[in-house]
Amino acid sequence: MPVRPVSLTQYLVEKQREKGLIPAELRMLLEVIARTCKRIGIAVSKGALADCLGEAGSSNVQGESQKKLDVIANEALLEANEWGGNLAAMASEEMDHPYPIPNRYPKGEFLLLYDPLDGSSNIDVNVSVGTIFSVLRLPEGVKDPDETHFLQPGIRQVAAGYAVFGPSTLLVLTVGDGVACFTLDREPGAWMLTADRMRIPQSTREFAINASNARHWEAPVKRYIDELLAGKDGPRGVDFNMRWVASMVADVHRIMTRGGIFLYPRDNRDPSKPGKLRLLYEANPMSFLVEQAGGAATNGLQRIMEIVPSSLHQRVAVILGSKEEVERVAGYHSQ
Ligand code: AHM
Ligand code: MG
Repeated sequence: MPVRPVSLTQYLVEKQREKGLIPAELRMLLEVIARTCKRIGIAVSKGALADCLGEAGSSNVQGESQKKLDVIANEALLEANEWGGNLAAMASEEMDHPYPIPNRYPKGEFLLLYDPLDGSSNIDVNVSVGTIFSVLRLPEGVKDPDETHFLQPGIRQVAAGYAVFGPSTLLVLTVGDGVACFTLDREPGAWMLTADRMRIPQSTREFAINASNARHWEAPVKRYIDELLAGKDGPRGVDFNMRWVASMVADVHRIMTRGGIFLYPRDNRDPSKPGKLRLLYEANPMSFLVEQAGGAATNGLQRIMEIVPSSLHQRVAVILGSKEEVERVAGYHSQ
């Protein structure tokens, strides 16, 4: 903890004073998101007591079955953000189409995209899950945003972050000037700054991948992982360790904290699905955070944040984390 405790509000106000990065509308938006993450965290921690576990009995646009908490978290973010006047529209991994701000409320200049509950396969087994979000600006002159206005490359994000509901509840945030981590102090219900200017070490001996897909991987990823698995006796000459939580928020948070490389590569099962993770709700916000912490993020062929999206729910291969390893994998792709 820093000597003088700093709350999320104070952090945002000071960032605006020092660098002019957080106008009042954006600050209010980020505070509403943070408040909603508290609410989602409470539902996650109540679990069975609040009837929050198990299937919702519905499926999302990508045909994945929704958990009760996917639906609860999605609704919580919609409800909290629709009336504040900061947003023009929202889009979520759990909704087929963007949600325009109802006409009875004033419209703002930002667009919010989110994965309301990432890692949902972990909900019922009491393993960390999270919420991921990304904020874009509504293109100038647009009054009634539609899907096309969300299709902006990640470099246009004005803010991004995630909450992790783990042993502690954390909020990790960037507004394009480094990455800060806030821990929820549960009794007063306050987000307190517990790590500023997070840095991902350039090199690492730790990797994260779902190895059960190995037989489907493309050659560059196969080569890279084979070399890591060969350890001391292989071309890398050192042993590597593997970790896979299957919650991107938790796997990325480990990397933000102590380095590592995370891969969810494209594979040769279904050419219409380049990877599992979604560009706009997962890959872009995480890439923004990782780059702001000194790491790198690529799909193997291109920097993720420079990809021009072609559809709202587009999937993408994701390779991110410690720079030296990410660059090595990108190098294997270009050979
Ligand atoms: P979700 O948003 O439906 O939870 O799916 C995304 C999750 C990521 O959090 C995680 O990295 C990945 O899916 C895990 O996939 P797998 O089940 O192949 O291990
Ligand atoms: Mg997800």
